[in-house]
Amino acid sequence: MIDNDTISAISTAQGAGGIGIVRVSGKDAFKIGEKILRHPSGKPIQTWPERRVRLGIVVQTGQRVLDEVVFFTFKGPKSYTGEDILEIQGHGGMENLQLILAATLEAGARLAEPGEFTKRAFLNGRLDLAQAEAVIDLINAQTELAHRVAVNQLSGGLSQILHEIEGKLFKILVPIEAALDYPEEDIPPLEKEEALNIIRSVKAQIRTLIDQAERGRILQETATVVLAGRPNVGKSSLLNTLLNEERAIVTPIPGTTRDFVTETIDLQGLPLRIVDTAGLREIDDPIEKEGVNRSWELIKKADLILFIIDSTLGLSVEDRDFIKEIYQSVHRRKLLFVLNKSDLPAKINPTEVNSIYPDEKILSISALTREGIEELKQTIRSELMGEDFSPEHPILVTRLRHKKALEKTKELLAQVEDGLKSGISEDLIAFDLRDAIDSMGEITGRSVNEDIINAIFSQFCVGK
Ligand SMILES: Nc1nc2c(ncn2[C@@H]2O[C@H](COP(=O)(O)OP(=O)(O)OP(=O)(O)O)[C@@H](O)[C@H]2O)c(=O)[nH]1
Ligand SMILES: [Mg+2]
Repeated sequence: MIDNDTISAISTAQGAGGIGIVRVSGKDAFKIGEKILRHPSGKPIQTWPERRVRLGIVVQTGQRVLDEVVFFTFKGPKSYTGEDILEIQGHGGMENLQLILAATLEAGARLAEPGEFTKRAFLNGRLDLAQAEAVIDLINAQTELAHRVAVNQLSGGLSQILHEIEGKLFKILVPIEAALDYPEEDIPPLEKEEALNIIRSVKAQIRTLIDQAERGRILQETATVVLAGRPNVGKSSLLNTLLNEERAIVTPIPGTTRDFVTETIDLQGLPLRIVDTAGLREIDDPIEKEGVNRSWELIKKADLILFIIDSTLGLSVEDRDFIKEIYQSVHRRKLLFVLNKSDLPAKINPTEVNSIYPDEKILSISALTREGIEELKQTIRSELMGEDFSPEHPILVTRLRHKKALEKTKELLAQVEDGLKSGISEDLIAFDLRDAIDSMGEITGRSVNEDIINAIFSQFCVGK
């Protein structure tokens, strides 16, 4: 899967900066360096002491000096990619870096694809797939919590547990396979009770990992919280209060918000996308109608819907109709009722709403005075991450891909358990166990197909 090309890319972000980095990786990395780097005196660079920062100038073919730089080399396999690497740190202007990049290309490199450095690191065994995914998560982390989870995964937190589980399963598999492969040898038979105990403990470990997966997904993908409700109930006011700024237009006129407004907030480490929508109502005005259509689209896609009710008006027939429609259209029903305007005399209180919708959580707030806002934030967090969530317990499974692989493993282990109990032939047990181990291997990339690998690395930026 790895080609022979030497690849090159600008590894720092687009834009002006103090320093910018061009990275070259592959068998010709040092040769390319020799072609384009000179000592400031103009003499060619002949020796390449590894891992030592050196001063140099970059020259284009035709000898035009492009930049004064520092550079260093890493000899493979002890490098990020596992190959020879040349890293050039120049001045961080885009034109400058583009010219240095062009010089490396002219000297024989090929432009790297997105994530190709990390892909090579994976293919050369420097990182496993879960760790490579953590690199993307670390780059994309917007909050302290997301960062913490990514670092944990990058340092091999998940991989370590999976290896431990694999080790336990091999304890069952090895004696079975040995007995099957060498029937003439006197191999002690599999201890059925011991095997069952191992399977049970592994299943419990996997269950815990799966339970965390939804939290991990929400953290990495940024959950979407949609503010929905009839016009004038205070959706835009609540958005502004959550953001601490006057982002959305607020007026006493129903139908103020037409198009939706999306903003991202950091809710105690949890990254959230908050969407203020057009108030729900039957309307002929074509612009507002389109706004209401969009509100419904957003409601259907939300991770959490805050259905806002104006407590000074009570629960209207329209409110009830819309709630009914939400129940029908939302597949993963995640709804929180918010009674707004608690600073004014109320027509309805949470207990009354609760008597109509006994399964729902109901909160009372004032977007104007901020009363109840802290409790609302706390509730949003626990609805999305679970009551018992605490950042001290690191989340290990962050992706749907991991979750699916674990679910498959769990199913196969249930089959193994049944097989052991009913005493089916050991070769069938070995077969399911192998599949279970392979399915876990999809997470770390030990047994995964090329399409999945390509899909994962295409999420990277160029230069990583
Ligand atoms: N007293 C009081 N007034 C509020 C509160 N929240 C919103 N309002 C007022 O209610 C009116 C409507 O507020 P908006 O935030 O524009 O309501 P909306 O739900 O976004 O309305 P649409 O965009 O028309 O759907 C404004 O006059 C706000 O000042 C609150 O907690 N207390
Ligand atoms: Mg509004």
